[in-house]
Amino acid sequence: MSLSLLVVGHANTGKTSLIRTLLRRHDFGTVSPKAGATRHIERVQIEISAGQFLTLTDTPGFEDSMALWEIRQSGEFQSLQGAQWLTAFCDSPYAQQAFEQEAKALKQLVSCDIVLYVIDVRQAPLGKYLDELSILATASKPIIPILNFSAHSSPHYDSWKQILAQRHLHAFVKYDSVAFYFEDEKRLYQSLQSLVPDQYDTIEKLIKHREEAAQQRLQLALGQLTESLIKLASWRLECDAYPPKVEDAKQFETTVRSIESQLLNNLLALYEFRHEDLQTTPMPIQNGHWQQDIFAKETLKEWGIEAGTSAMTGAAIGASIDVLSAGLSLGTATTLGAIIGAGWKTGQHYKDTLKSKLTNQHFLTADTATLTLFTLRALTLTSHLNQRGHATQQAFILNNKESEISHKTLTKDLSPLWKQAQQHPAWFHQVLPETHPLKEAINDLLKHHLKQLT
Ligand SMILES: Nc1nc2c(ncn2[C@@H]2O[C@H](COP(=O)(O)OP(=O)(O)OP(=O)(O)O)[C@@H](O)[C@H]2O)c(=O)[nH]1
Ligand SMILES: [Mg+2]
Repeated sequence: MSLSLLVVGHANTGKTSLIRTLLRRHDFGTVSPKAGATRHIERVQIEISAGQFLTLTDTPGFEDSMALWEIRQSGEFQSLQGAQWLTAFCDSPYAQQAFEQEAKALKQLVSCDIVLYVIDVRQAPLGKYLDELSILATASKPIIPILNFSAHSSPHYDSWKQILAQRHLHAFVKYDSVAFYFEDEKRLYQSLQSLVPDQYDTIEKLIKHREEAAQQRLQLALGQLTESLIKLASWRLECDAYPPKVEDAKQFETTVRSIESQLLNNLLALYEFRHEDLQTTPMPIQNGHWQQDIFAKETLKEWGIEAGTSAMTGAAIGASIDVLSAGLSLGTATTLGAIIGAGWKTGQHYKDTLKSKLTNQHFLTADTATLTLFTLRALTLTSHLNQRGHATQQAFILNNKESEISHKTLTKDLSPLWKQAQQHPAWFHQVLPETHPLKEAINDLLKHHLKQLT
């Protein structure tokens, strides 16, 4: 089957944006805050399964709809109905001159199966929009009104509802191409199901497929975050002085930053967004925009995390001794020496820490504040990407404004797991199996905390 949807509406109501969001593609057509961005018909398909497609056709927006409706009612077209009038109009001089853009959309009305009429719900239902609905009705095709820009409540919502009901258009869909909700998209597909019942199963397949893809994407995102967290927590840099020398501190920070930027890039790629969709660089201020850096003290403060002096207070030696005292009572240096010397098996991973105690070697590891901040930032981005429409034109600035997660609870829940990872420096170079208990535990906790954001 191929079900053909024609996307029409007044100029600048978000027609191209709607298609971009449905496609999960930011490169379809031209989207602009200025009216008249789409000048030509553009068609694209969503594959449902082999040989089954949903065709979406983008059109230039209507501009002078009132004048167009007057012409429709004028002598030469008045007596013509449906395809007859549409064809006659598109063959008339009007279609070459004043109504060139409108004619492109009207021509497509003849061949499409369903019309998606995109409305900017922030606007009152003025006469020009009502005339558009009247023009569209002449084609006798099923119409689904899309109340776009619905992320914020509109004072005109009820009047639109009433106007549409008067025209027997009860099954409208609330949508927002920027703040994307899968449930809205599902309602759009369900409206299609009710209009073309013989395609019910095919559209159901599409909904299922989309739902599964969204779930899978979220699981992959959490999986990537878990792996990055284990990598970060298990990372240790050996140095021979504490506080560390400048070059050691630099190397440490560079590694942490590169783990973070790799993760953020992976998340962007997973959700099919571009680098430009996120603003975050190590520079505090760039191009006049506030940029956050994982190591900036202000960043920690902004996210509500308290750290001793800076994010990098965590010399591993402190954390490691914590673990040691929980596991065995520290005896004299002789005892320590004996443990190392004997190659104490179950304590293998403490060996480095013990050695550092004796030889004045230190290990820098990411401290709790850094690990918490890293987790909060990645969860915030994941939550945002989950609901970011592909038509969004503004970059997302990673900051604390929308975070609903309590960093204290997050730290409390996750720090015992980070401590485990901290004792396994080899995990920095490994990918643990999916069934590894630590990986599963971190993943479950991240899923739980992410729910508070959505
Ligand atoms: N906040 C928000 N912005 C939107 C939404 N839909 C579109 N926009 C913005 O509105 C502007 C117009 O979007 P377009 O998709 O170009 O609109 P259009 O109807 O295709 O415009 P023409 O082709 O000129 O008729 C762009 O700046 C979009 O980013 C929405 O649902 N919410
Ligand atoms: Mg457009």
